[in-house]
Amino acid sequence: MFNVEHIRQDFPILNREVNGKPLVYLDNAATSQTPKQVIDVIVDYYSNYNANIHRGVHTLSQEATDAYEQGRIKIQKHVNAKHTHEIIFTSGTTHGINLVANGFSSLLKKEDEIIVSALEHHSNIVPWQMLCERTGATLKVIPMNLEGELIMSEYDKLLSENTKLVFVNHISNALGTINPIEYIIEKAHAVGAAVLVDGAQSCPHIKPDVQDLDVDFYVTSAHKMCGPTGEGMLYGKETWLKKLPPYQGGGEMIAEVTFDKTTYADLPHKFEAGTPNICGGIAFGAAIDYMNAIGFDAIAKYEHELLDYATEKLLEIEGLKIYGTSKHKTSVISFNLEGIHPYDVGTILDKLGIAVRTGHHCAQPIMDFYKIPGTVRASFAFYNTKSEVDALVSGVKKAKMMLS
Ligand code: 7TS
Repeated sequence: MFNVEHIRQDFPILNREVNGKPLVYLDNAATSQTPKQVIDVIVDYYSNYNANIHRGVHTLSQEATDAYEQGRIKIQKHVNAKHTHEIIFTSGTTHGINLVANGFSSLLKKEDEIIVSALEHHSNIVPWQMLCERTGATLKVIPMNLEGELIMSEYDKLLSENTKLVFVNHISNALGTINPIEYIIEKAHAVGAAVLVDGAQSCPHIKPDVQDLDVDFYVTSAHKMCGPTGEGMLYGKETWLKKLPPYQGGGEMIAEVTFDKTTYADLPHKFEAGTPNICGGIAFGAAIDYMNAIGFDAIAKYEHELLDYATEKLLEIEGLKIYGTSKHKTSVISFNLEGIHPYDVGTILDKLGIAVRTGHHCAQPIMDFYKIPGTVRASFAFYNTKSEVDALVSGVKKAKMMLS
């Protein structure tokens, strides 16, 4: 049974006050909070078996290696990858995207085209622009409509035999739109293009099945789903990961090194140069365990209730406009008050202990589309409550009164 009060007891930070008010944390799309089950795993690692991995014969090193590799297996099972070695540990979504974009440098030609969507976070735009600069390939953009949805008929027109790669987020961080990635993947494959899905915003809400999706690359960050920062994963189909060259050179990623020639290690180590975030990988596994114990169906159902409730209550405020009104969206509400800068609203909310994000949310093309400088973004997690939504609504009303 889903019991939010019970769940909240797992999150020590939710007991703190900000500016003399109980914290209302509604910035979950930026980073989620960490339950004590995950904090305990981090403390246990540094208290009891902190050591470098894959290289020591001593007991601590073996314990750390086992726990780290166990983390990889948990991720593999969670996303239903066929092989454990298809999971590459990264420092986060940004790292995973750069790894793939860098790898494609040697695979693209001048006449090739790659497709991005209008709804992307900068980290799923800039690495591909850099790739185009290196290779001469052309970047095309799937446009969006006023509801904040991608226009699939336009996507169809962009695809051709020149298309080599399509990269799109599963869920938009700025608007919450859930994109039709099944359709996008199927159509891309029909012209022989590979697909990378940025799952930074989907992994806190949806359990992806990479085999069922038939996606070529799927990336995410642990810190969006109750895990630590500086940790993430790249799933890549074995065939693609074998084709891509290593991203960084160094220890751990080699088979043999001489001054004449170096050979690379097998997957996944070929992409994991240097000492990784060992504790991060172990804690990522613990975060997956934690979220699965609550259950992704229960999480999605509850968050949807919160989204519907908050949408209804916020829209009662005159002059409030929500950006991103697709029927297919997750628990993110981006909004503005008429004639008031989002930063000012965010500052007043903070004085009331309410944490939201304001600005362009690293998605400037979306703000340009709506011709606005930014929005106030409230993003809800499964540990938020309706009374926190009420606090947000009354805070926004107060901000409106003070600023108009
Ligand atoms: N892609 C999407 C869709 C994101 O939402 C983010 C982070 C990233 C990539 C980058 O993830 P990182 O872990 O590598 O930094 N999004 C946000 C946000 O919406 N507010 O702060 C960070």
